[in-house]
Amino acid sequence: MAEELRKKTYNEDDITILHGLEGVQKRPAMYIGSTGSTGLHHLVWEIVDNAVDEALNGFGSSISVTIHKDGSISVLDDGRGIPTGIHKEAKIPAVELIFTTLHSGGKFSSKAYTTSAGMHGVGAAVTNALSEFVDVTIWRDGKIHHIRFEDGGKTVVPLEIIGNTNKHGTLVTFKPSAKYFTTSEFRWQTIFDHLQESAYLLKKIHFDLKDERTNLSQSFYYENGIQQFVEDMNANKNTLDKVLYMHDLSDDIYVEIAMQYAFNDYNETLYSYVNNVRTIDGGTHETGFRMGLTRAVNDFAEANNLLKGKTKLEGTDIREGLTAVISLRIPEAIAEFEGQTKAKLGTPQVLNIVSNFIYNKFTYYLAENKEFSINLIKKCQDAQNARVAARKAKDEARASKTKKTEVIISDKLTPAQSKDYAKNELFIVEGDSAGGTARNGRDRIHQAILPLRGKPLNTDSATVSKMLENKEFATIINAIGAGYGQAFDVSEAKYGKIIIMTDADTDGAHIQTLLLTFFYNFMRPLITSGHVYVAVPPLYRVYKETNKKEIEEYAWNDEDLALAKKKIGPGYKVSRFKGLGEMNDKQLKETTMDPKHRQLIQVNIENPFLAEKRISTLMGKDTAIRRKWVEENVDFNTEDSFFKEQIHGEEKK
Ligand code: 28G
Repeated sequence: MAEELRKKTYNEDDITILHGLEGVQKRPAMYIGSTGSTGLHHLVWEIVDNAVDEALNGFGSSISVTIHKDGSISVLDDGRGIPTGIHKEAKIPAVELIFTTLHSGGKFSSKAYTTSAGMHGVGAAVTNALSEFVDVTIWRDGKIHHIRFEDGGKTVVPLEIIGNTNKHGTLVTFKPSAKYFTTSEFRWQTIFDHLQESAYLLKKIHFDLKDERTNLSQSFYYENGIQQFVEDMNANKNTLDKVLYMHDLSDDIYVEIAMQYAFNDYNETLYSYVNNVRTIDGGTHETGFRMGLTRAVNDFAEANNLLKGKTKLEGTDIREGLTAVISLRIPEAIAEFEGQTKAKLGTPQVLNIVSNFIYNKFTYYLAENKEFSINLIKKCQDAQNARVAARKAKDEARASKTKKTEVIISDKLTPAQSKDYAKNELFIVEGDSAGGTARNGRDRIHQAILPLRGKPLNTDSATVSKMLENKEFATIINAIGAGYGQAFDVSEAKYGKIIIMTDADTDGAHIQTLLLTFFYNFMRPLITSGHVYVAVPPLYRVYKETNKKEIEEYAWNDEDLALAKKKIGPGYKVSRFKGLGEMNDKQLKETTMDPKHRQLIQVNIENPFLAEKRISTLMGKDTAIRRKWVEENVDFNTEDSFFKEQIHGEEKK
């Protein structure tokens, strides 16, 4: 066996093949983005996306993923099965070639559509290169075929036939090699999100996820694809009309758009995909969509005399409260991706195709649905009025900066002394008393304190004017100094960090939710650019008095607690902090405010469509749903909370 292997290694073809995989092993991050959790999951996407490709091309209708207890994972599809015949040039079975050479797909295929976009669509060989083993079973041509690779892509069991069958499909099981990754744990939620997203984009395909570690399982199947996607995102919103779904094929480019408007939503939520891969940085399809939509609405308003002498609507007026999903299928040959992360579509001709597509379809829809059109134009004009008013208020605030009467709302804000805004931190603190403690414990140079009395207003069901009348939010907007809504400009923010500091109880969690809802609705860039944090106060103080000197340690969880007890030694006492109010200024500073010791959670939106859905579930019109959800789910330290929280690298203890 070893003899055979060695011989194989030195055969000409194989040298180049092994060379390819060595490149991946030397610089894994270049191929999979990172060697952390994201990179680990990329190995899964490489395999899953091949199954998705097969379904996308019309073969197979069901894809299952199973996470095993031993750190391996399986993907099963019911497509044609990976070809097993000997490849003419390489003189090895096609399946072996696919798993042992980079970009082998491109070499011999002229597949119409492929999921591979950008740098991460690098193929199954990358997964093989970075795995302890890859085991492949193929049902095809009446036979069951099997091949196995180990130790970074070495063929240890050459392709063999192990039985007869009348089924077809492919099963790939692999285990990432611990050598290359800083983590080896597959995350249920991450794989859940990926499969759900694929299921929305690939209608009528069954996806199943099973986790043998926990016995959890989940199926995804969307008869109506992206139409259902938008429906689900907006499930708890007060919508203007049903979801509008349109699709068309033009010049080999298949365009699919689902969209819906909602009242009381001041954001545009646009998700775009090319060949099932999210284009988070947009590109020509998004630009075309925005251009065509703006033109359609303005032309309609003008033709029906609805502008009444007013200026044309701006794109942002037209997209307020809009949730849309754009999905394109583009032949691989003309799919161009730009930018550092290759997540922006560059294909020039797509701009006009999508622009004309949405212009024609939406113009027709507006003409056919007069009640909707009138409501929509009214809504757009409300947005226009609000935008003009906000701009005016901002200009006036700027002009009157020297006037003393300016600050009518900020009497509770204790400012920071420094004008180095990026280094300044605004603590929004639950309660006047904790606010007082924080004021005394703060770093005067860089930390500002804003205490909140009671619960902030729920901005998900409030109008803009209600929100502005609210003293707390008016103060926050004023303190941050960068406007709100469409006019919000994150580069003008007077704080590098906005830190929410509440008690670690249900009320505190609710206040966090209400504040995050406000930031999500009116200052979203503050969240997406990583400026919003939640402070984590410790749960315990472990202490002991020794010859008049007191020694103490703080603990955030049971693990910390055990360590602290050990450190303090025999005779320790433990006190449990129930709220911020139980700490004095020195303790609060040391544990929760001082950058050297504190723990902060950086708020970011991992899966925006879930955030959207959960925010509106949580904060929307239906109070019964909300109460139930809060009772069952509000725990800002679980993975399942709607804002994904990460302990910020620098701040991590
Ligand atoms: C279960 C985990 C991941 C796959 C297929 C099926 C074919 C294929 C895959 O072809 C390249 C290009 C055309 C021959 C294609 C089968 C054509 C005819 C396929 C998967 C080589 C690869 N019959 N199913 N690749 N072709 N499933 N699931 O990887 O010329 S990959």
